[in-house]
Amino acid sequence: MTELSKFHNEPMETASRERITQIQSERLRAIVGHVYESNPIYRRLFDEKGVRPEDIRTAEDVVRLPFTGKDILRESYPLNMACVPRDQIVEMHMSSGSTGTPVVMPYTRSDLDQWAECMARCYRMAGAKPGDPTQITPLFGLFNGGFGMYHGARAAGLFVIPAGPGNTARQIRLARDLKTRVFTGVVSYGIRLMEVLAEEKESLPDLEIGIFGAEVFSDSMKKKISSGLDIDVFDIYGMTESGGVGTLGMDCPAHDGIHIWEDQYILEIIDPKTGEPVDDGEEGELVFTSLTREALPMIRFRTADLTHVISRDRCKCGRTHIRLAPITGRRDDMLIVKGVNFFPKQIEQTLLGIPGIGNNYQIIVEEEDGVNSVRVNVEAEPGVTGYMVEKALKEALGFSPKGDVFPLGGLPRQEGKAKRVFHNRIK
Ligand code: DLL
Repeated sequence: MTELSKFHNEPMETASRERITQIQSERLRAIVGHVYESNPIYRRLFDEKGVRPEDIRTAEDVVRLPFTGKDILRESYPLNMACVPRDQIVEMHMSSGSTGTPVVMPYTRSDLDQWAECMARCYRMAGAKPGDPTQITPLFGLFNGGFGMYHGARAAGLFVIPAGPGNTARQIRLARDLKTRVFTGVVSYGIRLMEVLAEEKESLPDLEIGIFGAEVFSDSMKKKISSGLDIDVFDIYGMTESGGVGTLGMDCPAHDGIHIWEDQYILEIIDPKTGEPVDDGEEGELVFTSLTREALPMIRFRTADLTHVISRDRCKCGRTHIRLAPITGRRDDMLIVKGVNFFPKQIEQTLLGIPGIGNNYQIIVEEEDGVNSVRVNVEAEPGVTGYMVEKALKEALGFSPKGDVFPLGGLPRQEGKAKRVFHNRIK
């Protein structure tokens, strides 16, 4: 019997840097021509920047193109930025966002194949094999999570259990009865599964792989889920605008950064203030250009997600695609309290270092007369006091937020992505 490859698309996933650059250049030329010819909004953006498709010759020329962002997608709601005729659109997903008009992402048949290819690479990278029972728990609906994991699982030949979110008792029963080996979800659902199993003193012996994403995922939380469920945990990345979950990539079993599928996307990391590139290793905003999508390829899309380049060298797993640090948070998630800048992820990382602390927390930013103060509410086992929490945060972040300690399970839970940060304006 031949051994099953660890790759879904070995030639692409292990292509040399020169080959990747050559593919990117060819595809960039094609995609720039496509968006310019097919959509007046793109044409206007190019014209305003004084750039024409024929100016773009190599992947490096991407910097000559105009940036795009959520705003222009919202202004062109629902489909004014589409680059194909309506009758070629076969599916759509949408991100609601917290502010007003949603962003719609249309797909052609070939876009669905592209999504499935990227997601299938992620499943194989995690070690999923054809026929593996794969429980998909993100929502099947306008959110891209459920369908993306479904399209990819089909392409990877997995046994799909399309559970959708919620009803954790039923999820556990399904996983036990069907011998689920691969469990996928938003990060907070991985936490929920772990908590319910612990409460019921149960385990899922067949479960080996957890693929979680859509929310900031601290290293401490990854370790906790990995040891709590006794599985290998993967951090999967993607967004509505890139075409959904897994399109951008995931970390591999070496867990040394998120591999981004560079034959599909050109990446840049820029200084969010100046828009200029930052050096490898330096944190900045991730910008991507879709190279292979048809219905709505994004050109230099500013994601607002902050990260840095870990390496462009071949990884221990054999893949050559660039590796990025796990996402720190969104540009607009940075909190400034008493002159200290920090991200919710740092609070999570610190809290999880306190013995007896639970997995749920709330960060409440109170603004009074333009001055911010922050409260951190946590869940914890008996014995953990507010003073212990305050002291740990003071040592890690340099200021001491007040807050309350709730019993385990005492803070509200939401379905889907967890809301951790709340803003209260007092005056
Ligand atoms: O959250 C896609 C997804 C679904 C990824 C399921 C993983 C699992 P959106 O709703 O459009 O799409 O939200 C995209 O979520 O810009 C990041 O800010 C955040 N995000 C996504 N994955 C991660 C991750 C889906 N692995 C936005 N780590 C992105 C941190 C993530 N943040």
